[in-house]
Amino acid sequence: MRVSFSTPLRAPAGAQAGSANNPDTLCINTIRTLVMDAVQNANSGHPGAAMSMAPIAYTLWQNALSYDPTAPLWPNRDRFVLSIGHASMLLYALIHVAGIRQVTDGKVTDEPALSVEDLKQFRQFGSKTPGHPEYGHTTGVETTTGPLGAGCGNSVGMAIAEKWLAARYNKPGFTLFDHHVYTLCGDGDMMEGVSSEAASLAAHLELGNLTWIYDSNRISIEGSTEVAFTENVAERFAAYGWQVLELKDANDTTTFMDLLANAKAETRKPTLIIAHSVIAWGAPHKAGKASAHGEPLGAEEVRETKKFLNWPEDSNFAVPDAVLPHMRAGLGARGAAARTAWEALFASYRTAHPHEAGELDAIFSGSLPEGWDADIPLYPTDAKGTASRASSGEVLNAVAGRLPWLLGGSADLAPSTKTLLKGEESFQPAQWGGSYAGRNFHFGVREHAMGAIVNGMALYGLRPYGAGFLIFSDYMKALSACPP
Ligand SMILES: Cc1ncc(C[n+]2csc(CCOP(=O)(O)OP(=O)(O)O)c2C)c(N)n1
Ligand SMILES: [Mg+2]
Repeated sequence: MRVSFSTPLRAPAGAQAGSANNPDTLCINTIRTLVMDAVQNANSGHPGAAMSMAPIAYTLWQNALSYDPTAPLWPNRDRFVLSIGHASMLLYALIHVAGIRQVTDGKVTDEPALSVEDLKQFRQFGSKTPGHPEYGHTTGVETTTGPLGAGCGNSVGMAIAEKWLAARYNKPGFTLFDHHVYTLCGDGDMMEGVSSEAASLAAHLELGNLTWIYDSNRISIEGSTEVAFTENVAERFAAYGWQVLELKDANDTTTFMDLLANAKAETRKPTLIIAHSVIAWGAPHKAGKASAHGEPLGAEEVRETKKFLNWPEDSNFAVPDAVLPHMRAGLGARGAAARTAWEALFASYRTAHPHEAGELDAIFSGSLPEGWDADIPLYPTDAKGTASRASSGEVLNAVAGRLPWLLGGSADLAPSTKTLLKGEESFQPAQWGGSYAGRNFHFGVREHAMGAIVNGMALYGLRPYGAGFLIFSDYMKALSACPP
C-alpha cells in the first residue's frame, strides 16, 4: 500500500524540535509507527519504551553515532547496546531506516539487514526479528539482550575492550581505536544488581568512552516503579564516580545532543544520561500506563496515536520515501567518511606496523595465531596428581605467551584460582598504578558483572576469561555463557 504524506507531518507543539516538515520528525514518527504496527501485527511485544525512546535513539544514531550502515563490522564503529531488549522493535526499526546491510558469513551483502517484510515477521518463529535481539542472528545487533542488566554489563566489557585495543595497538600518528560505547537502558536495568556491579567497576576504571542513557519512565510491569524502586539513581551513580546528566523531556532532542557532547567531552568518567520520558508517549489512552509496557496498543489506539502524530491513520508499516535517504545523508555519510578514513589509516599502519596489523587481523576474524598451543606442558600420569587450578594456571600462562589477546582475571580470587598472567601489568588507569594495556584484570568481588563484562570483551574478538570458585559458576551462570 502506498500512503500519501501530502499532509505536513507535524508533531504536536513541543514534541520535537524543528519545523512542520522537519525530516527528523518524519524519521522519528516512522520509527514510532513501525513499532506500533509491528507489535500490533504480531499481537504481542513491547511498544511503550520503544515508542518513547524513538527520538533519543534516532537522534543518537543520526547525529552522533560513528557507524557506517554499509560496513556493520568496521572495527572502530561506535557500539550501540539495547539493554532494554524487550524494546527490540526500536532496534529493528532503526536497522531498517538506517539502511544497515545484511552480513552473511562475515561478508557484507547488498541486501538490507531488515526489510519491511522482516518487520512484518516480528516475533514469528525463525524470523530475523525475534522478540529480543540476538547477536549473530540479526545484523546490527551488537549483543544479545533480554535479561535485564546484562546489556549494561556487556557494554562495560566493550568499553574495556576499546581501551585495551587503543592502548596496545594505537601508535603515534595511528589512532586506530577511539570509539564510544552507548547503552540504552531502563528502570529494570537500573534495578538489577549486575548493572550496579558493572557501573561501580566502570567508574573505577575511568571508562570515559562509555555512556548509558537511562529511560526513566518510572513504569515497569507491575505499574509504577514506586512499588519497589524509590532510590535516587542520580546520586547513586554520582557516588560511583559517574558524570550524571539529566534530560527533562525525552522529546527534547536539541538538549539531548548537548548532553551527548558533554558525555564525549568527559574522558575520565563514564556518563549516565537520565532521560525522563512518558512510556508510549503519543498514545492518547495508554501513554504513561504500565499496560503500554508489554501489550499491543490495540487497533483503535494505534489509529488515534497516528492521528495525534499527524500520520496517515490507515497506514501500516509506512516508511515515507524521504526517510532512508535522510539517514543515508546523516548517519550514513558521516559513518562512511570515518570508515574509509580508518581503512586508509589501517593500510598505512599495515606497512609501518606489520606485526601488530597481523594480530589485529586475527582478532577481527576471530582466529588464533599459528602455534598458539605449542607451549602447553604435558602432564604425565601421576598418582598424586596436580591440583587442577595449578595446572590451569600453568596452561593459561603457557598460552598467554603466544596469544597476546588472552586476558582476564578473577573476582578477587586470583591467588586461589591461579589466573594471574606472570609478568603482565594490571588493567588499570594510571592513577591506580596500572595501564590499559594490562592483561591482568581485577573484577573485585563482582561475579555477575565479570560474566557480563567478559562477554562484552569477547564480542570484540578478544579471548577473555573470568575466574572464581567452581560453585560461583552457578551464581553467575546466566551471564557466563560465551557469545557465539
Ligand atoms: C533478568 C530479567 N528479569 C525479568 C525480566 C522480565 N521483564 C522484562 S521487561 C521487565 C520490566 C522492565 O521495566 P523497564 O526496564 O522499566 O521497562 P519499561 O516498562 O519502561 O519498558 C521485566 C521485569 C527480564 N527481562 N530480565
Ligand atoms: Mg520503565
